[in-house]
Amino acid sequence: MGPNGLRAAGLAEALAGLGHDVVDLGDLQPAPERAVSHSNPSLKALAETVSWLDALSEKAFEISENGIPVFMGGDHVMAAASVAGVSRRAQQKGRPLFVLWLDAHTDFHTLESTESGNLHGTPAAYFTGRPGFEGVYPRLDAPVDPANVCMLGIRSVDAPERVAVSQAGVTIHDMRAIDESGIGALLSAFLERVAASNGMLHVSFDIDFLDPSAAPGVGTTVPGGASFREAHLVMEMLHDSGLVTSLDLVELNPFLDERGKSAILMTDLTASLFGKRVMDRPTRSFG
Ligand code: 6HN
Ligand code: MN
Ligand code: MN
Ligand code: MN
Repeated sequence: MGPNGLRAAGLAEALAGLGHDVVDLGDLQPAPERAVSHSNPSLKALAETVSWLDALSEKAFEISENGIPVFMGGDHVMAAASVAGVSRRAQQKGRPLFVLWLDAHTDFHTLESTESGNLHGTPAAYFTGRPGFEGVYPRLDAPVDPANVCMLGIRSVDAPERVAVSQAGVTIHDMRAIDESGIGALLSAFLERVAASNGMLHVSFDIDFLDPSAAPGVGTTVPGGASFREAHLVMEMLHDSGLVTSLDLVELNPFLDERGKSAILMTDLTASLFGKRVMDRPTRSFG
């Protein structure tokens, strides 16, 4: 329902209105199910999820050859495959892939460490090459260097994730850091690094990055999130940077939304990332 919520909110029309050529490739179909199993009995819908990851990992590589793919979810486990695919593309181009992770959560569990068994808690651990996914999730051809991952908006981290994500060397800007330094300064520093390495930049936007008062349409709300204005600033700066090469829009659940508010905001934020602005202004360059 998430992608259809975004379609109904007019995402394609909004981007086309900004002068982009938009192609809706429709809904993906899962690959045939493989016989996968794991010793952790709490994992939910493992085989079904893996069949989607198998299909999307290939598709993401394929469609990242041209243009800026926008992956609409769906559950954030989707990012395991979208990032694996675009990372393979970056490797082929000989460019480093950077990931900006906009989320309340780090999603840094392994299949062992997850307590809920919800696989949306695992994608960032997988695509940075943490062990334990082999033979279950799709083969990872090009793990992302954890030093190239920046997480913004973090405010709910489980104990095993806290240790692993710090040890891996991921940059974490939690809500306190945002309050203290301002979201613009934190994002600028990361964009400078991406530009300086001629990197490709994947943005993974989990709608629970936003405060629940702005975006209630998600199953995993956590109070104290990014404001309407902070999120717009992030998207406007991402547009100005010209660095974004792919995007995930995930975790929107229209059943939980209030009169389409979250779907409309997610659409409007995406339009900002693709160039919607109030006034023309000099372009800011990074690097
Ligand atoms: N998300 N850490 C919790 C868990 O169940 O593993 C929450 C994960 C939320 C997932 O942000 O997509
Ligand atoms: Mn989910
Ligand atoms: Mn997430
Ligand atoms: Mn989340």
